[in-house]
Amino acid sequence: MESLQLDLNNPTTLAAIAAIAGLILLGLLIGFLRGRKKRALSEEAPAAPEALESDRPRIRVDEGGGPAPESTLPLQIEDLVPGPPEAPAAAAPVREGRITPPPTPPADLGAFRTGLKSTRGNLISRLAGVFRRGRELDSSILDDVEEVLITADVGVHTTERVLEALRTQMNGGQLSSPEDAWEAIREEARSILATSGQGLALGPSPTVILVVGVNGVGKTTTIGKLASRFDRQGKSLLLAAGDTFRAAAVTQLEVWGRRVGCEVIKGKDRADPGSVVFDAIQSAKDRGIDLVIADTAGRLHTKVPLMDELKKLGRTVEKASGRPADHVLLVLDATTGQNAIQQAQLFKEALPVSGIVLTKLDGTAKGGVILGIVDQHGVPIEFIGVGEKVEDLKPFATDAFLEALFESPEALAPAEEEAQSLA
Ligand SMILES: Nc1nc2c(ncn2[C@@H]2O[C@H](COP(=O)(O)OP(=O)(O)OP(=O)(O)O)[C@@H](O)[C@H]2O)c(=O)[nH]1
Ligand SMILES: [Mg+2]
Repeated sequence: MESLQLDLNNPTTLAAIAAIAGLILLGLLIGFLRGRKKRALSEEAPAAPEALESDRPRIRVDEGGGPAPESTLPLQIEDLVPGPPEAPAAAAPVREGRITPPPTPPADLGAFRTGLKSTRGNLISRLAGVFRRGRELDSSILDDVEEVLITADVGVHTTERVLEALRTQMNGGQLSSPEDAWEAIREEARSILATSGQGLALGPSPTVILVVGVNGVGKTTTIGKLASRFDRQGKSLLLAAGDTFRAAAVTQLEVWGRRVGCEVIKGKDRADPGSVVFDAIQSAKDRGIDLVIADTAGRLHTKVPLMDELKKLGRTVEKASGRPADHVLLVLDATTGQNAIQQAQLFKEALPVSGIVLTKLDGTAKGGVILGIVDQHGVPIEFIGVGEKVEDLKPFATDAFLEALFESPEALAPAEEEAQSLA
């Protein structure tokens, strides 16, 4: 076989070698350019599923990171609409559904709060001040509690009861912080008021309610408010104008009667109140009326003849309806403080007082007297008056009352400042 000899001196051979080298270089160049284009294309193309998965969190709204700051990936609509398990739009209603609705506040809590505003400042904020001084729970704290309760018209008897409860629990090691002591006082108040606010049960028709109390406490106004309340409940009622001492008293009751739309039974001037109440009960019996509410003249609890007259009135009711009055409501004016406790004592001696209406709580810081009245006389509070308007008579509710009166010590800060600025 003949060997191939390259004659490098031959120009034809050189030209051929140059041509081949050129072709090779051209091929390399084309290959290089194709590779670059391919790499460039692969960078612009959508990521592979795995890569997309790893990138996804950077653009998820629910990851809290906002959009991926450095990503050059074009955002796809699917990336902004995350899958069902994590989708915020889908999650919101589920979360809402899981929220336990807050307990419905007692209907009259706002009215209780407003009515007890001054009392809170006088009693509860000062108590909170005692517990806030950051000292140990010792007997000196009991002295301060005593001072606050006495000066806030809670009364000596009830103050002693509260202190005794505190002392017993302190000695028994049950109180380890001011919060514990605060709770203990609140619980003692709860146990004092436990039987209050039962409401006025209606007996066989006609139910008879006698309303008694000293002058100007709010008897006639309370009767008007009560009448309106019963009327709204669909009860038929008669009002008996048992205050025959003053012509204006009858007129006042008639105004309420017209406002509520119920009849007022009245006698002649200076007529025997017993005869008016007797007539009213008789009339109610004849006409099948549900309820008779009897007004009485304001009387000083210390005037024996007037209190005797009240006893007689009680006997008249019994004669007319065959049983004692279903309810004897004693109206007490909260602004009279301790005096209200004495009034209750003497009225109880004249009649079986079944419930108390404590009026004018709105205008006094002496609301603490409520504890003294109930504790000392064992008579429940049935209604409180927190203003002059018809809707300002509120059925007493122990929970709402305590909630409105006792706030946590922290929550009382503004009220305490207010009390100090008033002092
Ligand atoms: N602020 C406030 N005023 C009240 C409340 N209850 C009654 N009053 C007002 O107290 C005043 C006396 O009310 P009356 O209903 O006339 O009292 P009363 O016990 O019948 O008076 P006498 O018949 O004279 O014994 C009136 O101006 C009432 O508007 C209350 O809860 N708050
Ligand atoms: Mg009156």
